[in-house]
Amino acid sequence: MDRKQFLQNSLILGGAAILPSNSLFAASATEGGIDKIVDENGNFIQQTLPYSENFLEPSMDAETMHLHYTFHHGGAVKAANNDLKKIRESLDSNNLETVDFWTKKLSFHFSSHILHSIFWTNLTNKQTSPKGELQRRIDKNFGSYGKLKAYIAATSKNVDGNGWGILGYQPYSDSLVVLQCENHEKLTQWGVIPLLVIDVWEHAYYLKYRNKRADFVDALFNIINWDNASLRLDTALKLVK
Ligand code: MN3
Repeated sequence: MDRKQFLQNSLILGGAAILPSNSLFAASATEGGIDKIVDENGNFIQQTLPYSENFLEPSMDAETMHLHYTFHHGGAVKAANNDLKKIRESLDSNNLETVDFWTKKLSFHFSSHILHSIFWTNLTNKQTSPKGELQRRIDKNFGSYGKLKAYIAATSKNVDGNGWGILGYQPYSDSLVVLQCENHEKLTQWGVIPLLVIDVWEHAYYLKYRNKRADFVDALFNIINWDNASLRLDTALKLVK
């Protein structure tokens, strides 16, 4: 598959393909699809949350959810569109004086948009665990679900400053990998397709958990939607075949 095909398929990673139609929250999320984050003109769009703001209580409180979705994720979408506009203007006017600045900003804001869009669908209001192909690959690559859980928890809790813990599928090695991402775009491995993302920016937990990031990460394991991570793996495997 060439790069253009990959990108086109990535855009099709939208709700209908990625979310189980029978899940509790799928009804709203599949309208347009939470992963459909770019419109036909290449501009960034934010989908509605796949559940109400109090759906993840008490692990994630409604006020945090409201601020996080509206101002942090929403702000990144607006900023990414502005970055893109500035790059297009630079190219149109043949003035590349500031284009490197906007390119760097776009990497930050678009990555934020991607990770937040995945994050909302990665959560649900009940405890789940990995099954099927995802479980098989977790056992193969990490030893067991318990070992992966400990690994991704330690990785997330210990991010320097703001960032994310990420479980992803790495097509180049055909394996699952854990990443410790700083900000939204640093310390990646090229090619990795995120399956499960854990937001450990302070805005994700500070209202309820104050300075206790570790407690927040532990609480998240009660609301991770492993069925969604599983579907993302199935889709990733089809994409790279
Ligand atoms: Mn966030």
